[in-house]
Amino acid sequence: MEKVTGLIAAAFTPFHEDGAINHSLIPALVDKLVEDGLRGIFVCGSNGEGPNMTTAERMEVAEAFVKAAGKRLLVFVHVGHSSIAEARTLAAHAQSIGADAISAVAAFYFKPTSVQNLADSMAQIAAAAPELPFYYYHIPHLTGVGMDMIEFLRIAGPAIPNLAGIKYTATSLHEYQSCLEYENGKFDILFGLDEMLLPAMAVGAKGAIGSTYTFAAPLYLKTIEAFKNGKVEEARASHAYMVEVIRYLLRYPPIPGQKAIMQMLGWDLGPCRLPLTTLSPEASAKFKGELARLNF
Ligand code: NAY
Repeated sequence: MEKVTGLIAAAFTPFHEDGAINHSLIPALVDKLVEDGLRGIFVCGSNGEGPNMTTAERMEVAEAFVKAAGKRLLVFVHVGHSSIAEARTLAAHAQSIGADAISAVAAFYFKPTSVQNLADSMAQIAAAAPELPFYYYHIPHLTGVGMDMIEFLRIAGPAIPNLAGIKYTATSLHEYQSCLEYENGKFDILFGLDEMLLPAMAVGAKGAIGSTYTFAAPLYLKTIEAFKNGKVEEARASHAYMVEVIRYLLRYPPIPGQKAIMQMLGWDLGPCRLPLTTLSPEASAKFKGELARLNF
């Protein structure tokens, strides 16, 4: 696969009120993302609550998204798990259903103790889907694993034949830039913090994965277009708007908060699973008022 450019939506998993997966919404959700101009979807990740689901459910959800996408969007399947054996099962399954790429976070209970140890773990997962590009999912604030990513590329690059790059979800833009430039830009380093998309583009980001692209992609695409055309002030202004929306979002638990936004937009994606909670009707109403004041 060539380097990925454009926006990839970190898709939410729709649940019924009783917590079962709501498959019925997936095709329409995917159609909306195609219409909004996304390049791909990232399923069963953080926002898709992958770590809250069983392996069988994750396979079902991945399959439903791949089928709904019908090759109109790239489908990245997140296969990270605390058990390497489960991650390998998910990886092999993603390859068998025709996904376009896989990605995995570091184990987050017994954590890797060195970059070598992290690379060894990722090598085992990547080897279960040798035909798919593999992206290490670097998200230290959720996994608690914050290793040096240049060191990771140095060790994992030669050891993992299908290593495509990193899904880089951290604020260290200088390290992000170094990863982009490592070995003349050999690896695809996708950026994962939506509120820092414009600064990330300034240091070279071409592709990004994020949750808010699910409901605000057209706004970000305006920012990207302006930036590409050298209209930096215009890009800054449209980006500032999403920074403000996200600033309000982060006053709430972010995944429930974004499911509430989706609900406001007519998409009832249901509750989150424990230990995540769902916004109370009062909190949702307050958030709705705040977004209305921003004309969102
Ligand atoms: C995923 O796996 O769902 C993601 O890609 C996560 C990306 C998001 N980061 C986190 C920590 O959830 O999109 C971002 C994030 O929601 C956004 O930048 C708002 O902070």
